[in-house]
Amino acid sequence: MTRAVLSLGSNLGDRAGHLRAAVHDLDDVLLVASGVYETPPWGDDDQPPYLNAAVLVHDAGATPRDWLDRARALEATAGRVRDPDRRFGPRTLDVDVIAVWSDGGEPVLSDDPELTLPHPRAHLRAFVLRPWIDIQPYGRLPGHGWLTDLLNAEPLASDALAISPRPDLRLESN
Ligand code: PH2
Ligand code: MG
Ligand code: MG
Repeated sequence: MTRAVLSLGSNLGDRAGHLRAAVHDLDDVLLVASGVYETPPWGDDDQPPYLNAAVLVHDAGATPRDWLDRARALEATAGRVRDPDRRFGPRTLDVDVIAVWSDGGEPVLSDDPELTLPHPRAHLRAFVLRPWIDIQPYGRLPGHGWLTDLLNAEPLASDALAISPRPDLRLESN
C-alpha cells in the first residue's frame, strides 16, 4: 500500500504559507499537487474564506492509518488548535484523507469512525473536488463516480461557481 488523495485547507494566518509548508513536508511522498483555490467558507459562514488544495501522495509502506497520522502531524506543525464546540470552525491547517488506493489500484473502503474511506462528505464538497480534478482529471470518487460529474451536477454546481483559482499562489516552488 498505498496511494492517497489528501485535501488541504487553511483560513487563518498565512494561509498560503501553511499550505506550502505542508506540501514541502510531504516532499518524500508527493506525486503531484493541485492549484490553489479561494473558496467561501462552507458550513459556518462566520469565518474567513479558505484556501484549498489537494495532493496525490504515494508510499509503498503506508497504511491508511499512517496517512491519517501524517495529516494530524501536519496540522500540529501548523499550530492548529481544535475547538470542540466548533467542528467546522476556522483553522490554520486542515488535512483530510479523502481516498486511499492499494498498489493494485483498488480503493480502500473503511467505516472506521476515525478514518472513514472514502471521506464520507467528499462528494458534497466542491472545495475538495475542484482541486482534486487538477491532479486526477479522470478521477472517480469510490462509490460516487466521476469527479467532474459530481462537481457539475446539483447540488454542487453553484458552490463550484463560487470557487476562484489563485494562479498567483503556487504550492511547489521550483
Ligand atoms: N473546511 C471545513 C469547514 N468549511 N470551507 C471551505 N471553503 N474549505 C474548507 O476546507 C472547509 C470549509 C472543515 O474542515
Ligand atoms: Mg479535518
Ligand atoms: Mg476538513
